[in-house]
Amino acid sequence: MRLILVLGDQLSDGLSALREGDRARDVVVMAEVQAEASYVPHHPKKIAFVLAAMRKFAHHLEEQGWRVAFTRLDDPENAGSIPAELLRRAAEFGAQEVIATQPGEWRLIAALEDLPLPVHQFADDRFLASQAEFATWAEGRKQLRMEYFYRDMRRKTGLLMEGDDPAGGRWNFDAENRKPAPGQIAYAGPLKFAPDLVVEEVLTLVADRFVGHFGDLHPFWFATDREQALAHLEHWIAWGLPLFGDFQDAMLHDEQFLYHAVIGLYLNAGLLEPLEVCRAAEAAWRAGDAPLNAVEGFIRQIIGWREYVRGIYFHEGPDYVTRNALGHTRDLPPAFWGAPTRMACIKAVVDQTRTEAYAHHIQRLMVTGNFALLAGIDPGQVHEWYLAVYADAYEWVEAPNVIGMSQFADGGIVASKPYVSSGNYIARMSDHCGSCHYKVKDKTGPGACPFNLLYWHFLDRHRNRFRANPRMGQIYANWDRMDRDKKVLILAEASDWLARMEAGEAV
Ligand code: FAD
Ligand code: DLZ
Ligand code: SF4
Repeated sequence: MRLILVLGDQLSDGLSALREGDRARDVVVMAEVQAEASYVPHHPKKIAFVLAAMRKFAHHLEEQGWRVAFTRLDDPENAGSIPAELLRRAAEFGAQEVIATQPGEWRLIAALEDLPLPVHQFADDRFLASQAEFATWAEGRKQLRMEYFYRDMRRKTGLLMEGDDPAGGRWNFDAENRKPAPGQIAYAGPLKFAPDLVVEEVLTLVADRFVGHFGDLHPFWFATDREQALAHLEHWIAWGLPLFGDFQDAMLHDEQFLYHAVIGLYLNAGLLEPLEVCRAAEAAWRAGDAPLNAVEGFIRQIIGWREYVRGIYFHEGPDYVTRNALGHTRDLPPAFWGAPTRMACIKAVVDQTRTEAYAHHIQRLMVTGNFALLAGIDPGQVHEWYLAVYADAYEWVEAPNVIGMSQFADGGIVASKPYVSSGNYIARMSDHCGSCHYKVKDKTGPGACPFNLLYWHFLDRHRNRFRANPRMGQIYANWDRMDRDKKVLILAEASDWLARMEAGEAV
């Protein structure tokens, strides 16, 4: 007999390891282990989500006729890690072999390879593009731009295609998806689920075991099985999708979710499938219930960005997370873990991250990510923070977004230029600046918005790298035209602000 490993983010009926297995003779191994729950200090909501969804999926597999050896976190026999649990179960059942679906993290892939047992890691084919397909696409290209990859995925899936042409005559409607924050939100937000008995039991366990982790466990409302996740999707397609495109980039202090789908955690754990989610959105457009800019924008995120970043993660190899092309070394400031800060935008995003284990893309990219990049924070620390605090964070998807897109630490593989902006962008797209200690209009002086100071500090210190970038020429021309005394003042004030942050002041 063989063991079939099912990890906490592999909760899908169609999983390759389950397809390879034989329910008449094999045993499915699922294990809640301290090693996975604490290799970074995951948000308690994320841990509770994964454990509750694992318990329910195990029950579902048993109903399908599988024999499941499930280890709970508080089981006295628990060996503490995935490899150790596999060895313990192999001895218990006399198993000679392990069948697995390749994990979404190099760390676990290597740990499985190192087991003193034959382990067959089958491809994770819950994605549209295999690693081989991505490698073929990437071969010989000077730049790995998502847009071209995305078009291939549209052709491959037929999503939003009219014959050989994109629906509406354009591949990309992003230009229509950048409206600033609206006055009112016409969507009540994601469907919320009251904890059932399984969830309650997990919540008690997590509250007991992970008290020191950043993040609020309660209130807990995530879907924890496929049926609930499908209900959540249906609710969002009906009420959120129609305006998703228009306000995709907007940020509001009191609206954490706006029109976003909040499905990353369900997709990444395997409760929803990417293609079914896209087909549901496409059907809404074909039925006239959602406009093309919203549906195209959403589908691009899933079959474009999500598939592309996974391709990058495996294409670039295990050292990707250690890259630091810009040589940034500052420590992540305590404000990221909830310590007081005077920056209203940072406080808003960190506060909602603590309560919801969620922030939407622009909050991640243009508030916390932008700040970390401008302030020269060590990208390894930034990476660990993002991996810990978001319920949808797994290394294959988080690392290319953080190391690549947000921190430019891969030297420009994912992003053709760094995603940096002064406070103007945040002022335009959000309502944060009105209540801030700093003044977004002030470029220098005691009340100057730190984004304004740090923006020029970043560009100045990385001049040699970015001056020749055609997309940044105009910005450097503006900097070069600026009065010399003003430039000196900006750089001095930025250095002083950074020094105060490093000294632990609540800046
Ligand atoms: P929506 O905005 O409603 O989008 C729908 C779906 O599209 C998402 O659920 C996701 O599956 C997919 N998607 C959108 N953008 C991306 C992207 N850039 N990369 C991959 N998939 C994308 N996404 C994660 O799933 N896990 C992460 O750990 C993660 N870390 C990020 C870190 C940074 C610094 C940045 C800038 C982005 C990160 N993203 C991550 C991408 C994106 O921010 C989230 O997928 C999105 O905010 C999740 O919220 P949502 O489900 O409401 O997404
Ligand atoms: C994220 C997570 C957590 C918190 N706990 C477990 C667990 O106890 N058991 C398990 O099998 N998986 C867990 N996971 C998901 C894994 O960390 C994930 O499979 C790897 O990071 C690979 O993506
Ligand atoms: Fe953020 Fe600057 Fe606006 Fe304050 S003024 S909220 S620091 S962008």
